[in-house]
Amino acid sequence: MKDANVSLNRSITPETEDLLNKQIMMEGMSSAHYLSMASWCDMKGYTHSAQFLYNHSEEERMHMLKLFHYVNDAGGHAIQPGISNIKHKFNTLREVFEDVLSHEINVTKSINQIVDHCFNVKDFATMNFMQWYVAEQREEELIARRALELFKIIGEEGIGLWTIDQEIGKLEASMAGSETGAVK
Ligand code: OFO
Repeated sequence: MKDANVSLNRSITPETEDLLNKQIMMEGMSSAHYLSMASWCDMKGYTHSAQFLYNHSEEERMHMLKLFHYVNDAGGHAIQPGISNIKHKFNTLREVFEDVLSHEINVTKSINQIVDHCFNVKDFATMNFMQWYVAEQREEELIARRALELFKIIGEEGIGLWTIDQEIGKLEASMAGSETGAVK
């Protein structure tokens, strides 16, 4: 039997609702962060990285909306987060992708915390819903690591940064549908 806080009107507890709203905030922050990074790359002439990040910003908004619908469908109230403290300036292209990776690692921790909570309160429906995010985070971290590897493999001297920008543009497509995540 589910928690006493789960009633005829709702299928998630207020505590689960709160955790999901925090995740909504994180996904909204992700979308805003990536948009800001995209703009910086665009302004610096890293057009492929910019496109990659513009696309990613849209994806993060979709992640946020998916949670919005889940929370409201479960009888909770999804809260539009206030977004502030967005970083607008970066020293290098490498710094942008280091920020992407560390941000995604934090998002993964947050997702894991929700799954752990759901397991403990036996909310298997939300746990099942969150599996999509578990898989997505694996992919997101992998792409960020592959992007950072390009800086080591290609090097930033000469036309290195130009080449890295081109390769970042191909990254998402080259990993799409890859079960192993190996870059083709
Ligand atoms: Fe929503 O996956 Fe990145 O943050």
